Amino acid sequence: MQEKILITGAGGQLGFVLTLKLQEKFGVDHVIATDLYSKVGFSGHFETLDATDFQKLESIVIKHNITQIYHLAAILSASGEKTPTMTWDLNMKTLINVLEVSRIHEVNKVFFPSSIAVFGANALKDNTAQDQFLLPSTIYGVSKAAGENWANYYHQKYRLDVRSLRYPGVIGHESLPGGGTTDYAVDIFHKAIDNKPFECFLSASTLLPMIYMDDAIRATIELMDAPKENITIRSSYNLAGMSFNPNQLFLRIRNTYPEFKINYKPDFRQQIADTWPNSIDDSKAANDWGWKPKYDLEAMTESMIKNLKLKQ
Ligand code: AKB
Repeated sequence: MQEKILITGAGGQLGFVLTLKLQEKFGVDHVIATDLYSKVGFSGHFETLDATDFQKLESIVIKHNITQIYHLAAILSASGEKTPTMTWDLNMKTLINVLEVSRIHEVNKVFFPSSIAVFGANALKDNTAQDQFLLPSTIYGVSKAAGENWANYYHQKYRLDVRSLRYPGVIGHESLPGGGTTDYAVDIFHKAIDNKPFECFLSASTLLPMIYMDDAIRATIELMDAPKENITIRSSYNLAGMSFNPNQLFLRIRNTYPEFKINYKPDFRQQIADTWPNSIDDSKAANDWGWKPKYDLEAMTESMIKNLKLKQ
C-alpha cells in the first residue's frame, strides 16, 4: 500500500528534518508538510494549518487520503511557562484533534513526540526508569504526560496504532530550536562558529540527556517501522542518546576553537532543568525495536562543527 504522510509542525526544529527524511523515504509527492507559519525551506506539498482547527485538519486528511500522521506541533518547555493555559490548550487540542481525525478516517499510524520533560524532581536522576511515576514541573511536561495517556487510551479503546518517544534535548545543524530548556546546546555551536562568546542560561554543571538529530530521526523512523507486535509501550518510550553538562560541551568545542569563551548566567530555565533527569534508561526501546544511539558527545560535536562550517 502506498503511504500518504501528514506532518504538523513541519517548520520546527525536528519537523523540518523529519519532513526531509520522510520525503526521501516515501517520495516527495507522498508527504504533506503543514505548519502554522508559511512554508520554510523545503520543496513538495505544503499547507498552512492551525492544528487546533479540526475541520481544516480533517479536510487535509480527506483531500490527500492520509495514512500516517506525525504530529510535531507543540509549544516547548521554556516558552510554555510564559503562557501556561495557552500552552495546555494548544498542546492538548492539537493532539486530540490528530487522534480523533485518525480514528474517524482510519489513519494507519500516528507518531506523537513526548519528552524527558514528563519527569519531575521526584524521579531518580540517573538512568531514569521507563515506568517512573510522572510529576512534571512545567506545563509542557504536564501536557506531554497527559498526551501519553491519551495516546495509550486511543490504542486501548480504538486500537489506533499510535507510537511515541520521550525525546531528550535534540541537537542538530539543519534547524534552530525555539522555546526549549535544552536549546543552549545548539545555540553554543552557532556562537563558536561565529567566533563570538556564549552566554549560557544554564549553570556549568547542569547535566541533561541529549540526542543528535541523526539519531533522533533514525529512532523515529525505526519506531514507526517496527512490527506492531513489538511495540509494548503505548504511552511513550524512554529514549537516550548521550548526557553532558554545559562545561563538558564547552571544553569539547574548545578543542576546535581554543579562543572560545563562555559565561554562565542561569535564568528561569535553570529551575526547569533542575527537575529533569541526568540520564535515561532506554532499555525498553533497545529490547522492543533494537534502539542503539550512534552519536556520543565527541562524534556529535565533530559533526556539528563540520556541518555548520560548510554553511558559512
Ligand atoms: C525542551 O527543552 O523543552 C525540549 C524538550 C527536552 O522536550 N527540547
